[in-house]
Amino acid sequence: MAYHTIILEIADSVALLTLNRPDKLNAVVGAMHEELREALTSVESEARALIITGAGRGFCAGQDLSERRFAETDRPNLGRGLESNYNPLIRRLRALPMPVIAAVNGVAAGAGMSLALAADIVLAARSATFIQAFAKLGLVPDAGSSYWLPRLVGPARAMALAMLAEPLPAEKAETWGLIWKCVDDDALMDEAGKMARHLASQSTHGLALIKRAMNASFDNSLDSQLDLERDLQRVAGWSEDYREGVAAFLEKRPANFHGR
Ligand code: LHQ
Repeated sequence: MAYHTIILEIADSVALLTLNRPDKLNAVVGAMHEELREALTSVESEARALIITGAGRGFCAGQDLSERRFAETDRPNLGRGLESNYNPLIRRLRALPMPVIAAVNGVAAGAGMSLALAADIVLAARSATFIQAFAKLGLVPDAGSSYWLPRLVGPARAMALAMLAEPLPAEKAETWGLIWKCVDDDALMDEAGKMARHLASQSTHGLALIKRAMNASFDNSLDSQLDLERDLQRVAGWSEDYREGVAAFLEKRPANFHGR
């Protein structure tokens, strides 16, 4: 498939997916969802780590609002777009059996902020901002934002971010624990690339299981989480990667993992 709204590059087991509508701050259109679905299928079969970033000065300005102009008598069903496009995308990223890094190069607004938060590790350029733009349109945080925000920054900050829709600078996002780290603008892609290459060389089989454990933890009791850890560890213990990790430790050499 030829891509028009994204760029997908895969090298050395690392996929770099760039949202590519820079004139519109990479706002999401229907075609982008289609292309993302196709791209993630290639990523799943060819890569062991994924970086998502944006072309130009923005990361992603959320839903392209020019696709949402309505006549006065229309009763648009926004739930449908979430059900068919955004929700499957967020679920797919969370379930992708490899680390997903968001390299937030500029503003991440609305569903663009949700997309960033769906990554496993969020790196941001120091100049980037995060905006819960939904309230400005009379909408509610979607694509996972109302799930992540209270869990990551606590209910007080989550509510104010959602209601005030003020830009949150990357440095504050880091201090609040919303993201992993902010870095100097010109270091962002180097850092993201270094991190992705490192992760892709690790036990990606084990990292995928870590994702499953962490994703389930918010909704589990301690008892259920202990049961899940037992089950996932059993699976981890059957992997080639585990055997290799132990052998490498005992032989005092670097491990050579294949993600199996
Ligand atoms: C845009 C957009 C945009 C189109 C910038 N659309 N063109 C909603 C509905 C349905 C179901 C699914 O869920 C959702 C979820 C959502 O995502 S709702 C939230 C949608 N996003 C927003 O409300 C953000 C709107 N954008 C902004 O507030 C500003 O553009 C921000 C604060 C992101 C950046 O401001 P500036 O740096 O001042 O840039 P700008 O406003 O000048 O934008 C540059 C261009 O990008 C401009 O186009 P133009 O042709 O005039 O140069 C904007 O119109 C365009 N653009 N966001 N979402």
